[in-house]
Amino acid sequence: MWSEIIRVVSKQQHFILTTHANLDLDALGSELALDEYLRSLGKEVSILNSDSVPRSLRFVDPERRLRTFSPSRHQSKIQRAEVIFVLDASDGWERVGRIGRALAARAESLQDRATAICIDHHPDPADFAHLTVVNPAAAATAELIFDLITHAGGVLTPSIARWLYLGILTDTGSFRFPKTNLHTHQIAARLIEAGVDPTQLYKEVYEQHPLQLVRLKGYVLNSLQVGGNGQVAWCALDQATLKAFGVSAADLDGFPGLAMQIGGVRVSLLCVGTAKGRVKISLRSDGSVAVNGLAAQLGGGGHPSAAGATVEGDLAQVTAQLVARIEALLEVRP
Ligand SMILES: [Mn+2]
Repeated sequence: MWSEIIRVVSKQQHFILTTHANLDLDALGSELALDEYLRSLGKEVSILNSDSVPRSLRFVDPERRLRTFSPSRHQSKIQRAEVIFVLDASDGWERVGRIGRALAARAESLQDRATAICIDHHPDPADFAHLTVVNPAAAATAELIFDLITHAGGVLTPSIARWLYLGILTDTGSFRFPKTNLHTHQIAARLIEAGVDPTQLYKEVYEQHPLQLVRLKGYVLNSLQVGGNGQVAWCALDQATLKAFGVSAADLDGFPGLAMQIGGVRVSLLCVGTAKGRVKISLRSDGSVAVNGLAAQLGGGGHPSAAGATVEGDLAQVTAQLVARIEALLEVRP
């Protein structure tokens, strides 16, 4: 499956890398690792994302390779692109946000179109790219980028190893989510061989939070509600609370899973009111029930044990309705 992609890469010169909205470290680590590998081959590469990098993730990009898409500034770049890599997102051009339409036009243009290549580990990929490698068994897209680079005979530089490790570390919840397997640890071992310091990277991701974020975590833990015979836990966070703590909705990585610490909880739900008056829904499951179906019904998606969506509506109402739907999914009476 990699040979066709490697052939396309060898023939072309201009590359654009992109990923989904709501950036995370698997998305960014995969982009940055692939970017460095392609540039080591002498390619011209731009990473263009719809969203800007949240403050908590900026440490990942010291050379400022990540760019936020601007239609006026980047149109000519998109026009020049011969290959578009879509990483960690496989449910279509809409999933990559604002830039999706411009990239779709480039990939679907009748004359001299760019080749769209999708690499992802989310289940149920849409048929939108010319080449697709989707492996839902992979714990992170970074695992697949590792496979691509090593199949191509590329060198795992210390920075490539670091980016891939960050993607795997975070998408596996520090090597504990259900997709963590032998291959995940074998890759991690190769990345440590290539120079990764696991203690250092753990600190960079999990122990550099501002005080206010940790205090907000305390608030969320205090506000947790539990229902469905102890099998569902949830919390609704409104904009006013986020503002009071000085934390942005983009910096709540790890919060949706907080309630999974409680024994007996099978599904946890975090609903966050966004600045635009919408509700950002995050679902986590212990693996005994798939929550991505519910997220898909709401226009979102994800993995069986970690999924999400953003919907219109009132925060309290959306939360209450979702709790009822989760209880129905678990077949427990409230
Ligand atoms: Mn991922």
